[in-house]
Amino acid sequence: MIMTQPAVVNQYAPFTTQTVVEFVKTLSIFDHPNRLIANEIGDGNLNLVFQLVELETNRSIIVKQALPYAKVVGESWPLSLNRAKIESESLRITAKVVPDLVPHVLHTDHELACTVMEDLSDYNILRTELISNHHYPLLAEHIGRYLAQTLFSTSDFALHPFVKKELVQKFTNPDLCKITEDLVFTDPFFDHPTNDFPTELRPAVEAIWADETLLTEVGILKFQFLTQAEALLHGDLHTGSIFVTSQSTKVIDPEFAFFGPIGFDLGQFFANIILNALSKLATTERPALLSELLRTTERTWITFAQEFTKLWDESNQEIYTNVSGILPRFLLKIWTDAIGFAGCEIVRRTIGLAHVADLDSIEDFHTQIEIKERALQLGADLIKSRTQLYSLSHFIQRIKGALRS
Ligand code: SR1
Ligand code: MG
Repeated sequence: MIMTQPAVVNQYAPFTTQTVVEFVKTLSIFDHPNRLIANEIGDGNLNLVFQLVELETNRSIIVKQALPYAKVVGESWPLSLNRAKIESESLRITAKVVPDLVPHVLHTDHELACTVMEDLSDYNILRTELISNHHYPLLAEHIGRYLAQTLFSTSDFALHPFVKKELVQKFTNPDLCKITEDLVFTDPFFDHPTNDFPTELRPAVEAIWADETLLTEVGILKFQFLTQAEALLHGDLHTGSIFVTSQSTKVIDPEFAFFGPIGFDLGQFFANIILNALSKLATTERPALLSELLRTTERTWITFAQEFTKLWDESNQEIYTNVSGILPRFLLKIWTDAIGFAGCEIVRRTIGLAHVADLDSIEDFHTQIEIKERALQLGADLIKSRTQLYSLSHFIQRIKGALRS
């Protein structure tokens, strides 16, 4: 639709395909702003996403706008609009250290709770690509570097304590953190109405709820998430938050950003790769696919640890970084936390409110249940044995054990 009528665009209201065009016309982004078409393309849980195309040139941009509630549930689940500001500020901070790994932000409007950014329509969503058995050889290096750079550069090892504390305040994100506190760390581990699983899975789910040792460890991980302001996290780094081409990777959607434990982002990424690996048990091509996915987790950690070490040696401002015993201890903490957080993510994506297509799209129902049972066992095992899996090879062996049929 080609829009010509003006509209009020300076007061918050959810955009329509008409008002979003009026808004973009005011920004001097396009040379032919009178010939713009807009489509709502968002399929996420929380926001409106529009793609705007300039007819003359075929140039396109994305406008993402927060709604005052969670789109997936409706107005009964109110959410602060501040998450739009958090997202755009996080993208800008991230672009300072890894400009090639995030979409370019063109404009931010805090009043309208929206971010105007580069359109990534040449890219594909990583989750969909992994489900289609496509492999991205550069992914691990990209994500390992993204994590090391973003997390180190916002930690106390890199920032003056005043700057760090100012940022912690700026990125206080209570509504979105509460979603994670509930949906990742709490609801799936108790008999809660938000949980969602087939009756056939109930015995395995009840085993989770009855496992006191497991609940103790999840409680510890939840309190780490609540209290350990180590670095500015992405906060929702699943494979739906990553866009890929064969050469390039872009991490999108940091609206859950806040200062938390560094291992959380790593853990969520690992978990979503492992969930995809579990889904391959239902396919015939599995040996090759499984080893590629395991290599992705290995290479991500290796790249992360190497880059983090380099930054530690070269870009630190904290005197204790010169004390040789501290880096190995800190890396071990990140590693152990990542495994525990990965376990929580695996469990919640199997039985909680927000599932993953990797498991839910397994066509044969009996196989789907079997794989979900295995996911629950693996998730619980990672959480409980995270302090014994002190090396990459221990971890990989444990995953391989769960993938063996
Ligand atoms: C109601 S939001 C459900 C999930 O979607 C987001 O991407 C987060 O992962 C959240 O837990
Ligand atoms: Mg998202």
